Amino acid sequence: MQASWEIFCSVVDNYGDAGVTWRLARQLAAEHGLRVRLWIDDPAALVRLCPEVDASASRQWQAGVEICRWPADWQPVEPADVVIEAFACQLPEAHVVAMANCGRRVLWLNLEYLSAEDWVCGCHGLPSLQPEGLQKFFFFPGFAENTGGLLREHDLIERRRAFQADAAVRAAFLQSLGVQARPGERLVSLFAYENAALPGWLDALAQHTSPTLLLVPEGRILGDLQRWLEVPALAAGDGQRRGALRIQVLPFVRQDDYDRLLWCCDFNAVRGEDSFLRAQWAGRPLLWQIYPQAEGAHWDKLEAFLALYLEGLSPSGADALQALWRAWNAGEEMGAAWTALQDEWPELCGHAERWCARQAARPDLAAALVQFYTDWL
Ligand code: TRH
Repeated sequence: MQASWEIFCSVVDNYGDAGVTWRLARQLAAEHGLRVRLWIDDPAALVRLCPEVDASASRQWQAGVEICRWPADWQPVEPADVVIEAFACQLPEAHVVAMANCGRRVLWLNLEYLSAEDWVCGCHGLPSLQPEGLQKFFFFPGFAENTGGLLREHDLIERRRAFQADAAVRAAFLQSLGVQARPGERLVSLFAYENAALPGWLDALAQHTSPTLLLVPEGRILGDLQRWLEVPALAAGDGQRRGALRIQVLPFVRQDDYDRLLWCCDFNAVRGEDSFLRAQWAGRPLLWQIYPQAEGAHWDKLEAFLALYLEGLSPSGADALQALWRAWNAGEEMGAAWTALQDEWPELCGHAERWCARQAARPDLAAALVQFYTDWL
Protein backbone atom coordinates (compact mmCIF):
# COMPACT_ATOMS: atom_id res chain seq x y z
CA MET A 1 0.00 0.00 0.00
CA GLN A 2 1.43 3.37 -1.02
CA ALA A 3 2.07 5.90 1.72
CA SER A 4 -0.48 8.63 2.20
CA TRP A 5 0.58 12.27 2.21
CA GLU A 6 -1.26 15.40 3.17
CA ILE A 7 -0.36 19.02 2.56
CA PHE A 8 -1.82 21.92 4.54
CA CYS A 9 -2.05 25.24 2.78
CA SER A 10 -3.23 28.49 4.26
CA VAL A 11 -3.74 31.09 1.55
CA VAL A 12 -2.08 34.22 2.91
CA ASP A 13 -2.61 36.32 -0.21
CA ASN A 14 -2.31 36.12 -3.99
CA TYR A 15 -1.65 32.76 -5.62
CA GLY A 16 1.77 31.56 -4.51
CA ASP A 17 0.69 29.48 -1.51
CA ALA A 18 -2.00 27.72 -3.53
CA GLY A 19 0.22 27.56 -6.61
CA VAL A 20 3.14 25.81 -4.94
CA THR A 21 1.08 23.32 -2.92
CA TRP A 22 -1.20 22.46 -5.86
CA ARG A 23 1.81 21.84 -8.07
CA LEU A 24 3.53 19.71 -5.44
CA ALA A 25 0.37 17.72 -4.65
CA ARG A 26 -0.22 16.92 -8.31
CA GLN A 27 3.36 15.83 -8.83
CA LEU A 28 3.47 13.59 -5.75
CA ALA A 29 0.32 11.84 -6.98
CA ALA A 30 1.24 11.64 -10.67
CA GLU A 31 4.92 10.79 -10.50
CA HIS A 32 5.20 8.94 -7.21
CA GLY A 33 1.82 7.19 -7.15
CA LEU A 34 1.09 8.54 -3.67
CA ARG A 35 -2.28 9.12 -2.08
CA VAL A 36 -2.30 12.88 -1.66
CA ARG A 37 -4.74 15.10 0.19
CA LEU A 38 -4.49 18.88 -0.06
CA TRP A 39 -6.07 20.87 2.76
CA ILE A 40 -6.66 24.43 1.68
CA ASP A 41 -8.49 27.10 3.66
CA ASP A 42 -9.48 29.10 0.57
CA PRO A 43 -10.21 26.75 -2.35
CA ALA A 44 -11.30 29.78 -4.42
CA ALA A 45 -7.60 30.58 -4.91
CA LEU A 46 -7.21 27.19 -6.59
CA VAL A 47 -10.03 27.87 -9.05
CA ARG A 48 -7.91 30.50 -10.83
CA LEU A 49 -5.12 27.94 -11.27
CA CYS A 50 -7.40 25.02 -12.11
CA PRO A 51 -10.92 26.07 -13.20
CA GLU A 52 -12.32 22.54 -12.69
CA VAL A 53 -12.01 23.03 -8.92
CA ASP A 54 -15.34 23.62 -7.19
CA ALA A 55 -14.74 26.37 -4.63
CA SER A 56 -17.81 25.35 -2.63
CA ALA A 57 -17.02 21.62 -2.27
CA SER A 58 -15.72 20.48 1.08
CA ARG A 59 -14.07 17.48 -0.62
CA GLN A 60 -13.30 16.75 -4.26
CA TRP A 61 -10.83 14.95 -6.51
CA GLN A 62 -8.85 16.76 -9.18
CA ALA A 63 -5.79 15.54 -11.09
CA GLY A 64 -5.42 12.56 -8.75
CA VAL A 65 -5.40 14.77 -5.65
CA GLU A 66 -8.03 14.81 -2.93
CA ILE A 67 -8.73 18.48 -2.28
CA CYS A 68 -10.37 19.28 1.05
CA ARG A 69 -11.52 22.57 2.42
CA TRP A 70 -9.55 23.21 5.62
CA PRO A 71 -12.40 24.20 7.91
CA ALA A 72 -12.06 26.70 10.74
CA ASP A 73 -13.82 24.20 13.03
CA TRP A 74 -11.56 21.23 12.48
CA GLN A 75 -13.20 17.79 12.61
CA PRO A 76 -10.92 14.89 13.57
CA VAL A 77 -9.51 12.84 10.68
CA GLU A 78 -6.96 10.05 10.50
CA PRO A 79 -3.55 11.66 9.81
CA ALA A 80 -1.63 10.64 6.72
CA ASP A 81 1.82 9.00 6.87
CA VAL A 82 3.48 12.27 5.89
CA VAL A 83 2.06 15.62 6.94
CA ILE A 84 3.42 18.74 5.25
CA GLU A 85 2.61 22.16 6.59
CA ALA A 86 3.36 24.62 3.83
CA PHE A 87 5.12 27.86 4.66
CA ALA A 88 4.85 27.40 8.43
CA CYS A 89 1.05 27.43 8.47
CA GLN A 90 -0.23 26.22 11.84
CA LEU A 91 -1.65 22.69 11.81
CA PRO A 92 -4.90 22.20 13.73
CA GLU A 93 -3.93 21.35 17.31
CA ALA A 94 -6.25 18.33 17.33
CA HIS A 95 -4.50 17.00 14.24
CA VAL A 96 -1.11 17.21 15.93
CA VAL A 97 -2.53 15.23 18.86
CA ALA A 98 -3.94 12.70 16.39
CA MET A 99 -0.52 12.42 14.70
CA ALA A 100 1.06 11.60 18.04
CA ASN A 101 -1.61 9.08 19.03
CA CYS A 102 -2.44 7.27 15.81
CA GLY A 103 -0.21 4.29 16.57
CA ARG A 104 2.01 4.91 13.53
CA ARG A 105 5.08 7.04 13.03
CA VAL A 106 4.01 10.15 11.13
CA LEU A 107 6.60 12.31 9.38
CA TRP A 108 5.89 16.00 9.97
CA LEU A 109 7.52 18.46 7.61
CA ASN A 110 7.44 22.20 7.32
CA LEU A 111 7.94 23.14 3.68
CA GLU A 112 9.67 26.51 3.73
CA TYR A 113 9.81 29.37 1.25
CA LEU A 114 12.34 29.24 -1.55
CA SER A 115 15.52 31.17 -0.87
CA ALA A 116 19.03 31.24 -2.31
CA GLU A 117 20.52 32.47 0.97
CA ASP A 118 23.48 30.49 2.36
CA TRP A 119 21.94 29.71 5.73
CA VAL A 120 19.30 27.55 4.04
CA CYS A 121 21.84 24.76 3.47
CA GLY A 122 22.59 24.62 7.20
CA CYS A 123 18.92 24.47 8.20
CA HIS A 124 17.53 22.12 5.58
CA GLY A 125 16.41 18.84 7.11
CA LEU A 126 16.85 19.92 10.73
CA PRO A 127 14.36 18.57 13.27
CA SER A 128 12.69 20.58 16.00
CA LEU A 129 11.01 19.11 19.04
CA GLN A 130 7.25 19.69 19.18
CA PRO A 131 4.46 19.12 21.69
CA GLU A 132 3.25 15.54 22.12
CA GLY A 133 6.86 14.31 21.73
CA LEU A 134 6.75 14.76 17.95
CA GLN A 135 9.52 16.06 15.75
CA LYS A 136 9.02 18.48 12.89
CA PHE A 137 11.60 18.69 10.11
CA PHE A 138 12.35 21.85 8.17
CA PHE A 139 12.43 21.24 4.46
CA PHE A 140 13.96 24.01 2.39
CA PRO A 141 13.72 24.19 -1.37
CA GLY A 142 16.83 25.70 -2.85
CA PHE A 143 19.32 26.15 -5.65
CA ALA A 144 22.36 24.65 -3.95
CA GLU A 145 23.49 21.18 -2.91
CA ASN A 146 22.23 20.33 0.58
CA THR A 147 18.84 21.89 -0.03
CA GLY A 148 15.56 20.23 -0.97
CA GLY A 149 15.81 21.18 -4.65
CA LEU A 150 13.23 22.89 -6.81
CA LEU A 151 9.71 21.98 -7.91
CA ARG A 152 10.04 20.53 -11.40
CA GLU A 153 7.99 17.84 -13.11
CA HIS A 154 10.21 15.06 -14.49
CA ASP A 155 9.50 15.81 -18.18
CA LEU A 156 9.10 19.58 -17.87
CA ILE A 157 12.24 20.65 -19.69
CA GLU A 158 11.69 18.23 -22.58
CA ARG A 159 8.10 19.39 -22.98
CA ARG A 160 9.17 22.99 -22.84
CA ARG A 161 11.88 22.55 -25.47
CA ALA A 162 9.56 20.66 -27.83
CA PHE A 163 6.97 23.44 -27.47
CA GLN A 164 9.51 26.17 -28.10
CA ALA A 165 10.86 24.35 -31.14
CA ASP A 166 7.43 24.14 -32.78
CA ALA A 167 6.36 27.51 -34.22
CA ALA A 168 2.93 26.21 -35.26
CA VAL A 169 2.12 24.89 -31.78
CA ARG A 170 3.24 28.18 -30.23
CA ALA A 171 1.17 30.24 -32.67
CA ALA A 172 -1.89 28.05 -32.01
CA PHE A 173 -1.49 28.46 -28.27
CA LEU A 174 -1.16 32.24 -28.56
CA GLN A 175 -4.12 32.27 -30.90
CA SER A 176 -6.18 30.48 -28.23
CA LEU A 177 -5.47 33.50 -26.01
CA GLY A 178 -6.42 35.87 -28.80
CA VAL A 179 -2.78 36.84 -29.42
CA GLN A 180 -1.30 37.24 -32.85
CA ALA A 181 2.37 38.17 -32.76
CA ARG A 182 3.67 40.16 -35.73
CA PRO A 183 6.91 39.25 -37.48
CA GLY A 184 9.94 40.69 -35.67
CA GLU A 185 8.07 41.44 -32.44
CA ARG A 186 9.79 40.52 -29.23
CA LEU A 187 7.32 38.89 -26.83
CA VAL A 188 7.44 39.93 -23.20
CA SER A 189 5.12 38.74 -20.42
CA LEU A 190 4.38 40.89 -17.40
CA PHE A 191 3.14 39.46 -14.10
CA ALA A 192 3.83 41.91 -11.31
CA TYR A 193 2.66 43.67 -8.19
CA GLU A 194 2.06 47.42 -8.37
CA ASN A 195 5.39 48.93 -9.43
CA ALA A 196 6.52 52.56 -9.70
CA ALA A 197 9.25 51.47 -12.13
CA LEU A 198 6.73 50.44 -14.79
CA PRO A 199 6.34 53.77 -16.61
CA GLY A 200 10.10 54.08 -17.21
CA TRP A 201 10.26 50.58 -18.63
CA LEU A 202 7.21 51.13 -20.85
CA ASP A 203 8.69 54.42 -22.13
CA ALA A 204 11.88 52.58 -23.07
CA LEU A 205 9.93 49.82 -24.84
CA ALA A 206 7.80 52.34 -26.72
CA GLN A 207 10.87 54.29 -27.88
CA HIS A 208 12.94 51.23 -28.80
CA THR A 209 14.00 50.71 -32.40
CA SER A 210 12.52 47.20 -32.55
CA PRO A 211 8.92 46.26 -31.70
CA THR A 212 7.70 44.58 -28.51
CA LEU A 213 4.43 42.83 -27.76
CA LEU A 214 3.79 42.99 -24.02
CA LEU A 215 1.37 40.33 -22.75
CA VAL A 216 -0.17 41.14 -19.40
CA PRO A 217 -2.36 38.62 -17.57
CA GLU A 218 -5.10 40.38 -15.56
CA GLY A 219 -3.86 41.26 -12.11
CA ARG A 220 -2.45 43.87 -9.76
CA ILE A 221 -0.25 45.66 -12.32
CA LEU A 222 -3.19 46.72 -14.49
CA GLY A 223 -3.74 49.95 -12.51
CA ASP A 224 -0.20 51.18 -13.26
CA LEU A 225 -0.56 50.13 -16.87
CA GLN A 226 -3.85 51.97 -17.18
CA ARG A 227 -2.32 55.17 -15.79
CA TRP A 228 0.61 55.01 -18.20
CA LEU A 229 -1.72 54.39 -21.12
CA GLU A 230 -4.10 57.06 -19.83
CA VAL A 231 -7.13 54.86 -20.40
CA PRO A 232 -10.06 54.60 -17.97
CA ALA A 233 -10.05 50.82 -17.69
CA LEU A 234 -8.34 47.68 -18.93
CA ALA A 235 -9.68 44.15 -19.16
CA ALA A 236 -8.70 40.85 -20.75
CA GLY A 237 -8.76 41.13 -24.51
CA ASP A 238 -7.90 44.85 -24.61
CA GLY A 239 -5.07 45.94 -26.86
CA GLN A 240 -3.18 49.25 -27.03
CA ARG A 241 -0.24 50.60 -28.97
CA ARG A 242 2.32 53.28 -28.08
CA GLY A 243 5.25 53.71 -30.46
CA ALA A 244 7.12 50.43 -30.85
CA LEU A 245 5.13 48.86 -28.02
CA ARG A 246 1.93 46.86 -28.40
CA ILE A 247 0.22 45.85 -25.20
CA GLN A 248 -2.35 43.11 -24.84
CA VAL A 249 -4.20 42.22 -21.67
CA LEU A 250 -4.78 38.49 -21.25
CA PRO A 251 -7.09 36.56 -18.99
CA PHE A 252 -5.49 34.94 -15.97
CA VAL A 253 -4.89 31.49 -17.46
CA ARG A 254 -4.80 28.07 -15.81
CA GLN A 255 -1.45 27.12 -14.26
CA ASP A 256 -0.31 24.82 -17.07
CA ASP A 257 -1.14 27.46 -19.67
CA TYR A 258 0.83 30.05 -17.76
CA ASP A 259 3.87 27.83 -18.33
CA ARG A 260 3.13 27.87 -22.05
CA LEU A 261 2.81 31.62 -22.02
CA LEU A 262 6.26 31.90 -20.40
CA TRP A 263 7.66 29.47 -22.96
CA CYS A 264 6.31 31.63 -25.82
CA CYS A 265 7.93 34.80 -24.55
CA ASP A 266 11.48 36.06 -25.12
CA PHE A 267 11.52 37.75 -21.74
CA ASN A 268 9.35 37.19 -18.67
CA ALA A 269 8.66 39.54 -15.77
CA VAL A 270 7.49 37.42 -12.86
CA ARG A 271 6.88 37.73 -9.14
CA GLY A 272 6.47 35.77 -5.90
CA GLU A 273 7.93 32.28 -5.71
CA ASP A 274 6.22 29.98 -8.16
CA SER A 275 6.13 32.13 -11.30
CA PHE A 276 9.76 33.07 -10.55
CA LEU A 277 10.75 29.43 -10.77
CA ARG A 278 8.60 28.67 -13.78
CA ALA A 279 10.29 31.53 -15.66
CA GLN A 280 13.65 29.93 -14.90
CA TRP A 281 12.41 26.61 -16.30
CA ALA A 282 11.33 28.51 -19.44
CA GLY A 283 15.03 28.94 -20.23
CA ARG A 284 14.62 32.60 -21.14
CA PRO A 285 15.92 35.80 -19.50
CA LEU A 286 13.67 37.00 -16.70
CA LEU A 287 12.97 39.88 -14.37
CA TRP A 288 11.94 39.00 -10.83
CA GLN A 289 9.80 41.19 -8.62
CA ILE A 290 10.34 39.63 -5.24
CA TYR A 291 7.50 39.52 -2.71
CA PRO A 292 8.22 42.48 -0.43
CA GLN A 293 8.82 41.70 3.24
CA ALA A 294 8.85 43.80 6.40
CA GLU A 295 12.03 45.84 6.98
CA GLY A 296 13.30 45.10 3.49
CA ALA A 297 14.22 41.51 4.39
CA HIS A 298 13.52 40.51 0.80
CA TRP A 299 16.58 42.40 -0.46
CA ASP A 300 18.92 39.81 1.09
CA LYS A 301 16.98 37.11 -0.72
CA LEU A 302 17.13 38.99 -3.99
CA GLU A 303 20.87 39.64 -3.73
CA ALA A 304 21.54 36.02 -2.73
CA PHE A 305 19.78 34.81 -5.84
CA LEU A 306 21.53 37.34 -8.05
CA ALA A 307 24.90 36.28 -6.68
CA LEU A 308 24.19 32.70 -7.78
CA TYR A 309 22.45 33.48 -11.03
CA LEU A 310 25.01 35.97 -12.33
CA GLU A 311 27.89 33.50 -11.95
CA GLY A 312 29.44 32.79 -15.33
CA LEU A 313 28.15 35.96 -17.01
CA SER A 314 30.53 38.56 -18.42
CA PRO A 315 30.93 41.62 -16.15
CA SER A 316 28.86 43.75 -18.55
CA GLY A 317 26.09 41.13 -18.78
CA ALA A 318 25.99 40.71 -15.00
CA ASP A 319 25.98 44.47 -14.43
CA ALA A 320 23.16 45.05 -16.87
CA LEU A 321 20.89 42.37 -15.44
CA GLN A 322 21.65 43.33 -11.86
CA ALA A 323 20.90 47.00 -12.55
CA LEU A 324 17.58 46.10 -14.14
CA TRP A 325 16.50 43.80 -11.28
CA ARG A 326 17.49 46.34 -8.63
CA ALA A 327 15.68 49.20 -10.36
CA TRP A 328 12.52 47.11 -10.82
CA ASN A 329 12.44 46.08 -7.18
CA ALA A 330 13.27 49.56 -5.90
CA GLY A 331 10.57 51.09 -8.09
CA GLU A 332 13.18 53.29 -9.78
CA GLU A 333 13.71 54.55 -13.30
CA MET A 334 14.77 51.60 -15.43
CA GLY A 335 14.93 52.92 -18.97
CA ALA A 336 18.74 53.17 -18.92
CA ALA A 337 19.10 49.66 -17.48
CA TRP A 338 16.77 48.25 -20.15
CA THR A 339 18.73 49.99 -22.90
CA ALA A 340 22.04 48.68 -21.51
CA LEU A 341 20.59 45.17 -21.39
CA GLN A 342 20.02 45.13 -25.16
CA ASP A 343 23.75 44.79 -25.91
CA GLU A 344 23.90 41.77 -23.62
CA TRP A 345 20.80 40.06 -25.00
CA PRO A 346 22.41 37.08 -26.82
CA GLU A 347 24.61 36.29 -23.85
CA LEU A 348 21.67 36.50 -21.43
CA CYS A 349 19.63 34.11 -23.59
CA GLY A 350 22.39 31.49 -23.60
CA HIS A 351 22.91 31.98 -19.91
CA ALA A 352 19.23 31.46 -19.07
CA GLU A 353 19.21 28.11 -20.87
CA ARG A 354 22.44 27.01 -19.18
CA TRP A 355 21.14 28.02 -15.74
CA CYS A 356 17.96 26.04 -16.38
CA ALA A 357 19.93 22.96 -17.50
CA ARG A 358 22.21 23.16 -14.47
CA GLN A 359 19.32 23.41 -12.02
CA ALA A 360 17.34 20.72 -13.83
CA ALA A 361 20.25 18.30 -13.41
CA ARG A 362 19.59 18.27 -9.64
CA PRO A 363 16.93 16.13 -7.93
CA ASP A 364 13.58 17.91 -7.89
CA LEU A 365 11.71 18.89 -4.73
CA ALA A 366 9.04 16.16 -4.90
CA ALA A 367 11.68 13.45 -5.43
CA ALA A 368 13.74 14.91 -2.57
CA LEU A 369 10.71 14.82 -0.27
CA VAL A 370 10.01 11.19 -1.14
CA GLN A 371 13.68 10.34 -0.56
CA PHE A 372 13.62 12.16 2.78
CA TYR A 373 10.64 10.05 3.86
CA THR A 374 12.33 6.82 2.74
CA ASP A 375 15.50 7.70 4.68
CA TRP A 376 13.46 8.66 7.74
CA LEU A 377 11.67 5.30 7.72
O1 TRH B 1 0.79 35.33 -6.60
P1 TRH B 1 2.12 35.50 -5.98
O2 TRH B 1 2.55 36.85 -5.72
O3 TRH B 1 2.11 34.66 -4.70
C1 TRH B 1 2.82 34.64 -3.53
C2 TRH B 1 1.94 34.89 -2.36
O4 TRH B 1 1.68 36.25 -2.27
C3 TRH B 1 2.56 34.40 -1.10
O5 TRH B 1 1.87 34.85 0.04
C4 TRH B 1 3.99 34.82 -1.04
O6 TRH B 1 4.54 34.30 0.07
C5 TRH B 1 4.68 34.31 -2.26
O7 TRH B 1 4.10 34.93 -3.41
C6 TRH B 1 6.16 34.53 -2.26
O8 TRH B 1 3.26 34.85 -6.93
P2 TRH B 1 3.63 33.38 -7.38
O9 TRH B 1 4.28 32.62 -6.28
O10 TRH B 1 4.38 33.52 -8.60
O11 TRH B 1 2.24 32.66 -7.68
C7 TRH B 1 1.47 32.92 -8.79
C8 TRH B 1 0.80 31.64 -9.26
O12 TRH B 1 -0.19 31.96 -10.22
C9 TRH B 1 1.76 30.68 -9.91
O13 TRH B 1 1.46 29.36 -9.54
C10 TRH B 1 1.48 30.86 -11.39
C11 TRH B 1 0.02 31.16 -11.37
N1 TRH B 1 -0.53 31.86 -12.54
C12 TRH B 1 -1.46 31.22 -13.32
O14 TRH B 1 -1.80 30.06 -13.08
N2 TRH B 1 -2.01 31.88 -14.38
C13 TRH B 1 -1.67 33.17 -14.69
O15 TRH B 1 -2.22 33.73 -15.67
C14 TRH B 1 -0.69 33.81 -13.89
C15 TRH B 1 -0.27 35.21 -14.21
C16 TRH B 1 -0.14 33.14 -12.81
